[in-house]
Amino acid sequence: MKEQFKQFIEKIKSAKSIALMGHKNPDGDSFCSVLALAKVIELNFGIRPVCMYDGNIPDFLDLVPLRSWMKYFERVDVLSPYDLAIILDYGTPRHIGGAKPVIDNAGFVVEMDHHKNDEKVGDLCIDDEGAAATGQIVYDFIKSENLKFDINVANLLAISLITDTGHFKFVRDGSVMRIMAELVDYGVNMREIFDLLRNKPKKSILVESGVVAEAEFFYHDKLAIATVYHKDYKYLDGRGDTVLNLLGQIQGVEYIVMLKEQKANQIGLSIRSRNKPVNHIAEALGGGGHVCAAGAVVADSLENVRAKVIELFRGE
Ligand SMILES: [Mn+2]
Repeated sequence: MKEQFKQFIEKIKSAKSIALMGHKNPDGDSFCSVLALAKVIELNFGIRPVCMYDGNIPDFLDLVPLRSWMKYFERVDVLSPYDLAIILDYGTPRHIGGAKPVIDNAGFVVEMDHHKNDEKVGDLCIDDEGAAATGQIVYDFIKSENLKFDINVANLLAISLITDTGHFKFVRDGSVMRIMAELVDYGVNMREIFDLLRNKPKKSILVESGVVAEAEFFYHDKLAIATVYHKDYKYLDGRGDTVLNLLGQIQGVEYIVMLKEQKANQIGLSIRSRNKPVNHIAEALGGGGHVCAAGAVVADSLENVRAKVIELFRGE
């Protein structure tokens, strides 16, 4: 990794224009690791990268530091040839979105990611599947190369780590906690961070609580199915984590499926479990994902998809 970090710095130093982006429909890690790295580059190398995104930004990210640096890709000249394009946390090439021409036209591309991915887009790949968040790799970069950072960077990295670990639920070792401890000693205020993330429009909360109230239960309450109809879909913030989180707290509920009517005959599914595998269920529906958190998009009616899901969970 040290060797890649050194090469990365050489590329930054020789670049006169830099573009920075994460994946489409940014989550906390994608969004905040981009802004944190942008600030680190400005502080240490005197050049401010152009930060861009595609899709929708969840409301809970509206108040993060340096939010104004992030531009919708249509407001940026994506055909301009940047000396250096950096893509963070993108997962696979199909998640890149509308800023893809920036990658295609750049003089050099660096990727920094913690997802498993066999289709790399970087000329230089700074990938670490062991990192809990891309923000953790940005932190390692800062520490390894003794780079300057500030309180905005510290807060942004804290948000990356908090959100991508599901508020620390999914940490696999102590490294995230050790980094958090350093960030808190540096000045990150945990109460302020969690307060900043609680920022949703009233309508979202009312819709989400309605979806929870109307959830159906099957197989002695082991399976909960929540349905978001098309009229409510636009009010769902991010991936509907509030719905999944509330249903997941019910005693005896092992599996949660959220059916999202994105449009007529296009149903998005989020599938979660406490600890049993659900990725095979997502795969049976043409999707995929992690062991306990998976998803799919199915071209069929809501009724048919609902019936398929109930059938797939028979015997689980
Ligand atoms: Mn991530």
